[in-house]
Amino acid sequence: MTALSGAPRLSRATLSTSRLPSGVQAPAVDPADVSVGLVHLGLGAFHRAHQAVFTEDAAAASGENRWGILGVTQRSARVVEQLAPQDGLYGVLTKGTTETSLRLVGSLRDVAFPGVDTPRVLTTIAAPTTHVVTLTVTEKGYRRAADGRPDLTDPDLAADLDSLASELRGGRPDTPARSPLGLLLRGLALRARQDAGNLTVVCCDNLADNGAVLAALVGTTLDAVPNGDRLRAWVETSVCFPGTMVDRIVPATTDAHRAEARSLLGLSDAGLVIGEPFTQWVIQDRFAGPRPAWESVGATLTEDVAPYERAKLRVLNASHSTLAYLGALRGYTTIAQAVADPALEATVRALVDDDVLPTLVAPDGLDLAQYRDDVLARFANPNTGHTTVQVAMDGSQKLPQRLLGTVRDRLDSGAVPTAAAATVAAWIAYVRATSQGELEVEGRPVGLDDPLAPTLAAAAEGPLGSLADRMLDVRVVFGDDLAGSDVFRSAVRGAVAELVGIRA
Ligand code: CS2
Repeated sequence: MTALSGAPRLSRATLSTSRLPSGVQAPAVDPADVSVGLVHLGLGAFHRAHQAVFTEDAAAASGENRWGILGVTQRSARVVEQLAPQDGLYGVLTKGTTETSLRLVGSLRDVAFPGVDTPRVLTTIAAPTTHVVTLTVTEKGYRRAADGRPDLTDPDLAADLDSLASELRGGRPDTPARSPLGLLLRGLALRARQDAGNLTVVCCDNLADNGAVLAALVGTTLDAVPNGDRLRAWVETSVCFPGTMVDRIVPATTDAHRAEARSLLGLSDAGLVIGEPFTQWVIQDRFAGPRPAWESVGATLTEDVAPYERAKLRVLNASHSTLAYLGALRGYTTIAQAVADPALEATVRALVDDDVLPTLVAPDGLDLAQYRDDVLARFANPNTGHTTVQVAMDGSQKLPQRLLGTVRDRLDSGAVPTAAAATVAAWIAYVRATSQGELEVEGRPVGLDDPLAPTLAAAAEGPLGSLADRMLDVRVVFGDDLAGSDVFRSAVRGAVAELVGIRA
């Protein structure tokens, strides 16, 4: 029996809010009464457990029914198959250290897969009733080259830019979009063409300075498109790109979670997501038009999001990666197991205390040492089941955002970033072990899951004595500056030697 069999599927027809089992929270909005005002690109678990919940609660708090979401999947139609038969309804199973709760979300009003639905997505981005586009497409979704500019050699982005060029000449916007950035640009082009008014685009990915990064990516990509200059000028006057810090630990949903939710709800839910109780959203208050009243339900709207974003990336995400690599190398399945190992906890504390905190300015009212402790307590929650291997994926995309800024700041201030180098070494050892088929976690082989896997595997192969040097020469990750820093190189060499048991 699978987790979905044996109970009717969640949908508007099967959901009778009057007879919901006690303890299950009904959608805060009536899905029948909500129209789409927001498009989300990257309809993964994170969006469903985070922005969609804030948006639903904000709409309910203000009594507005114009903030339904069109959720756009990125890579496959699978999420559409999960959610469309459920009329977009799904549950969020919140797993605390002692309590579990289930709430249903009704703000997702439509789902689309660009492979078949591109015209509908573009038309919705261009609708005058749409005011906000949000994105969670992960670090690798932006197709940025090593220097942060768009990777115009990426075949998906290149195909989208061809479609965009044709649309700017008046062509029909009906070719399937293949990249998130391409989809966004083509939606902006249609909106400009139809003179549908201002728009705010909110990047919710874990990129340092995410708003500014996306704005620059949009601008420089348009520079590479024939006749892109008029659209670029329109974007500059009509579109805002606020920065944000998003935070909630949202592990992958398992069959066991689906079975648990089914027993609480009495209906099966293929769109279920799970998360920890903690949730936070800090948003730069820079909108080009209307937005949900997110601040009324706990989001922080602020002029300066950078201190929050930097603290979160450098403390939480960098610690997470450290525990993921070292934990997996020690055979731990979950982050909770890894942080319960005193040696690993001490390593993470050293990273934060020695190298990260000296680079941070505390956001208003935040005690950074307390923040570090709170983050470690969240990691220790044994019930989320967040795996080391999930956090370990895509290291080549994640480390530059969450760790290498710390390294650069420490080097600039004349310090030797020994603890941060130890995290880099942990990643290197993980890349080596996974690419050589040498890592097993609970008896299961773990491979290298990273868009740069072939390059990394080639660099990891060879004598251990020069492993650190070969990996540091992967300049798309480290940049010319870090690859060329003798101080950093020697710190990483030492840390790798210690980890893999050779003499530096
Ligand atoms: C994690 C993040 O998978 C990862 O890389 O570090 O997804 C983390 O759980 C979130 O950023 C928490 O807000």
